[in-house]
Amino acid sequence: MSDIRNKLYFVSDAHLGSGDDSRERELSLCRLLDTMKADAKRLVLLGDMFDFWFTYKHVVPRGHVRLLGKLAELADAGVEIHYYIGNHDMWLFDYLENEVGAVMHSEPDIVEFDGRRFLIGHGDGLGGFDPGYDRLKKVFRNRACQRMFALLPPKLTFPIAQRWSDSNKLKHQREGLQHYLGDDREGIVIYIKERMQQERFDYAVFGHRHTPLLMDIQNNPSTLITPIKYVNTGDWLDHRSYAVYSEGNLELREVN
Ligand SMILES: [Mn+2]
Repeated sequence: MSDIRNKLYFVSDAHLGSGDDSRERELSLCRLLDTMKADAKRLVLLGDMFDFWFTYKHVVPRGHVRLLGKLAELADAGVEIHYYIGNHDMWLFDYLENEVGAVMHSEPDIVEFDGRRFLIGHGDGLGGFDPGYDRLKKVFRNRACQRMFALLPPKLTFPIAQRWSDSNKLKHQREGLQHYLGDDREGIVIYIKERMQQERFDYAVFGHRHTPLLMDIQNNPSTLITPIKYVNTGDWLDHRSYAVYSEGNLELREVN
């Protein structure tokens, strides 16, 4: 068992708690995570695993116990867990850190694995397309606003949050964001190109788009810098897609 644990897995956007098939998605996700137990060195969750979450000081929101239990199982088996908070679960705070020792990330950052450098993030609000969203995010990430939310009864706040989350999804569908929009309209791609001018990295892995993508990115065709490989993990709603890296190979996979 010693040396086979060398893989790096990426999963995102399960949005557990939304839709009639949430339990079924959770079960199939747990089956996938189960297969990782033997060979995963690290599991990176790229955000929006939960459609809505709020970590209170003394109580835990209902649901998702299978996923939480599975993450605990992986952590106890020695798998490192990293979590990049998404726009739907940005209020996880220290819950997964305390329960499963997850390393929490709130912004895209570059991490090393197996001598390679990965730019990793959830992917919301990148590329400067949506100043309104940037303002909203500041409010949502404001400590005073969070403390206020924590004081209100969940019976009041959870239905509001759920409705807001549903309206986001409808917006997503209506705008036809399911497809690749083109290099100049993909916020994540624009962001990757910006980072490429400042730092060296080999791979970029994001979620949020709900569209599995695997492509080379060259920030400037005239330079000799080798292109980086960009993978978008897609989602665990319609695609059941995820990414895996081992020994110099980053792959996108889909579960049938
Ligand atoms: Mn998202």
